[in-house]
Amino acid sequence: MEAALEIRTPTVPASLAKIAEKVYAGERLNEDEAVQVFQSRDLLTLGNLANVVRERLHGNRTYYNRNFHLNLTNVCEASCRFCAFARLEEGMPQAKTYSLEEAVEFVKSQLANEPSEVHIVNGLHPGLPFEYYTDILKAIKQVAPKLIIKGFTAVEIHYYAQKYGMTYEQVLTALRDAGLESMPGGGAEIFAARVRKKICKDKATAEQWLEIHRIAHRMGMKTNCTMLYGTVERPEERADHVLRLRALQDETGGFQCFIPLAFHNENSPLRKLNEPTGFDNLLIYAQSRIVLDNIPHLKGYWVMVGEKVAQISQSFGVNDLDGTVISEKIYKMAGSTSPNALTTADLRRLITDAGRVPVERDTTYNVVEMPL
Ligand code: V47
Repeated sequence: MEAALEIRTPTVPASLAKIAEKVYAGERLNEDEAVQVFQSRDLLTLGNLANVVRERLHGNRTYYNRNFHLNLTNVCEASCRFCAFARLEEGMPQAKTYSLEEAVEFVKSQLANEPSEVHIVNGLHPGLPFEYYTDILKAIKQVAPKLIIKGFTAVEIHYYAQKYGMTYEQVLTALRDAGLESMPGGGAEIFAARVRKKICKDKATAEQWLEIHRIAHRMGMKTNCTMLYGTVERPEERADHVLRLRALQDETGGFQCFIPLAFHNENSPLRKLNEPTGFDNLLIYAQSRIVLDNIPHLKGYWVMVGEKVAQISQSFGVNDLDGTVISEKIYKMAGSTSPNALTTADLRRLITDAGRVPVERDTTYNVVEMPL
C-alpha cells in the first residue's frame, strides 16, 4: 500500500491529494470532500482512485447475470419530463398493458435462455386493481419457480399504497408473498427537491423513496439504488444524492448495487437538453465509487451507456455489467441505440477483453457460475 501511494502521489494534483490519501487508506470521505469529488472533472485521477476501491472490494471480478425485462404496463399518470416510455392513457399510440395470460406467455417464451431474473417495472396505471400485480407474480412463479422476480420501484410502491389505501409495509408484504424477492433502484432520479420539482414533480418524494427502501430492507429484502444524471442537476446535488444513499446504507445495509443512469433525450419533454457524453459517464462512475464506500456493487448498465463505455467503465469503478437484458423498453424508447440484448458470450468477452474475470451471478450476487 505504501509503495503504491508513493508511485501514485506525484500524479495526483494538490487539490485532490487529501482525498487520494483517504481513499488509499480506506477512510470515508466527509460531505465537503464528497462535494469536491463531484465537482472535479479530473477523470484520470478519479478513475485511478475508483479503481483502487473497486479492486479492493472485488479484485478483478466483474459480475453479470442472465435476465430479461417485463413492463406490465406503460400507462402512467405521472408526468416525469425525462420519460419517453410512459403513455398517459390506454388507447394512445404504443400504450400497452399485458393481460395475465400475455405476461405468462412472455415469461414462458424467455425460459429457453435459462434466465435467473426477471426485472419488472411498470407505469402508474390508474385503472388496475392491486390483485392484477399479485396475480401476475403468482402466475409467473407457477410457470418458473426458480426465476427470481426483481420488480416494482419505490415510486410504484408509493402509488399503490396511496391508491389502494395500504401502508408501504402492507404493499411490500403482499407483493413479497406473491413472489417478489428484490426491488430495482428506479425512481430515485435526483433527491434534491429543486430538481424533482423540475423533472418529476408528481411522484414519490425523496423521503418517501428512501422510506420504502428502508422498510424493504427491514423486511429482509435486498434492493438496488440509482441516480438519474444529466438533466438539470448540479454537481452538489449529485453529491447530496449519493450521500443520502450512503446514510441509509449505514442504517440498513440493504442496498446491494448502485446504478448511475445517464439521461437519454429522445422523445421526451426534455429532448432539447444534451445527453451526457462518454466522459461524463465514466466520471460519474468514478465519483460514485469513491464516495459510496458502503454499497458493494457499482453497475455499468450497458443498455444506457453502450457496450463500449460499459466495458471501459470496468477501469473506472464498475464491477457489474447487469446482464443479457432481453426486451428492455425504457431506454430504447428514449433513443438508446444499444443492441436489443447481449448473449452471455458477448458479456464475457466485454469483461475478459478488459482484463477482468467474468462471474455469473443471480439477483442477490450469489455466484451462478465461476470462470472456467
Ligand atoms: O426510474 C427513465 C430512468 C429508470 C429515462 O435496479 C431514464 O438493477 C434516462 O431503474 N433517460 C428505470 N433515464 C430503470 C432502472 C433500472 C435499470 C436497470 C437496472 C436497474 C436495477 C434499474 O430509468 C427510471 C428513470 O430513472 N429513466 N427514462 C430517460 N429518458
